[in-house]
Amino acid sequence: MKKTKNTPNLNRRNFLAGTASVAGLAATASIVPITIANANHKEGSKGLPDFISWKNRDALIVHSDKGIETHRSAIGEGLVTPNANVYIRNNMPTMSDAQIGDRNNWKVSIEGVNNPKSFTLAELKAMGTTTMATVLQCSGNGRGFFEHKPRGSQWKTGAAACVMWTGIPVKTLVDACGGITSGTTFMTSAGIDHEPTGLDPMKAMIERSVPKEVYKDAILAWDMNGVPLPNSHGGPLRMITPGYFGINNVKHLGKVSFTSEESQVKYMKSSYRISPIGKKGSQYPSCWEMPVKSWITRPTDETGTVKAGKVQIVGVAMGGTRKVRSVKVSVDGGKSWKKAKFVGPDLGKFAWRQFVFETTLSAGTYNIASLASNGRDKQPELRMENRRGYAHNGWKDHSVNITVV
Ligand SMILES: Nc1nc2c(c(=O)[nH]1)N[C@H]1C(S)=C(S)[C@@H](COP(=O)(O)O)O[C@H]1N2
Ligand SMILES: [Mo]
Repeated sequence: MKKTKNTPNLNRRNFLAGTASVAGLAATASIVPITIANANHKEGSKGLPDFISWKNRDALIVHSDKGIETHRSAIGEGLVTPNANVYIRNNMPTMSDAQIGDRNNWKVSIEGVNNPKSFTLAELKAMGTTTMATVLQCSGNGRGFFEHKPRGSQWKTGAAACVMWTGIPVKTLVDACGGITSGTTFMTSAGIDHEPTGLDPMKAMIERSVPKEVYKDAILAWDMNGVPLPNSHGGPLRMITPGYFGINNVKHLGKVSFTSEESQVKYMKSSYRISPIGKKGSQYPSCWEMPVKSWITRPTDETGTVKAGKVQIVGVAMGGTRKVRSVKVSVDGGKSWKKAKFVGPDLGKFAWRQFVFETTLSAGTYNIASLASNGRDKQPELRMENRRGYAHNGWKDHSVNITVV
């Protein structure tokens, strides 16, 4: 059949993109229908919430107006994930232009330093600049593989992106404020996106504490892949905590403080705790450091027919807080493994690396898996069962089944 602009191409990807009726297909295609929970987030013409109508619909799976995932095959063949394809995870609604006001006048205060001070974005830009690549990944990425059906977006691989951030190193700011107050243990970052909601800050403020040492790597970013940080990604300013899960990368940043205690807000104290199924509480570890992880991006059941012969198995691998050292690939469901080759630029230990494994496959079905190591840890076979489905890096669930013809 000749493909024209108006002829729907019913491969799996367009199916999920839902050009006709997403809800109508939900029953057959196992997708969660779009729910628009917030009145400010009207569904736009493309089936994306209005506040991200500029994004690439075909690259995204809409779980809700607060959770939008990147297709496995759309995280970017070019190492860095294009902004239009980057996932969105909101606990609070994205702030609007009207709520943000003049971006250069956005203020952030620095506390728990010897000379506490408030800076405008314009002042920060005059004080220091650097660019770095990090993997931004939601703690719940991979939740969709858990069998006990944890509450929350059923992410598979796509609540993750590799992004180039430009901003000021936190260390530069700390030095300008006379150094960190002694006796502090945590770097605590607070967003102000709860303010327009009028909700109780203890319940709604995104305030996250991480070990103080993270400040040496952290930056306050105003630019994402070469453009001013979009509102939906926390514009005009967000915290970047390299190697740490998404939630610690606080958007719409209003305050950074060095503290002796962890924040007492709900999003620190009770949410994002990795607890056994059926248990919860602040005694369990917080979603902080990301573990080593990798997954295959092509071929997958989304990328179409695989022809017998030479095949390129392509994916991404991240080391967490350490540099990723090696990746192995299996085409027989983990019975045997062979070393894959890293390709493309190395953007530092907090970025991910692309890998390729070239092989020859004859007609048949295959389970393809990847297994990364950072020299200290390697991916386990199985997920670590936990109540909310956090921190999944097991290789088995992340494998793909393909048919070669
Ligand atoms: N202020 C604020 N920061 C936030 C959030 C939020 O809702 N508000 N969501 C967090 C979560 S859970 C994740 S995974 C990342 C998502 O970042 P992104 O939407 O830019 O992909 O931002 C984190 N920072
Ligand atoms: Mo997240």
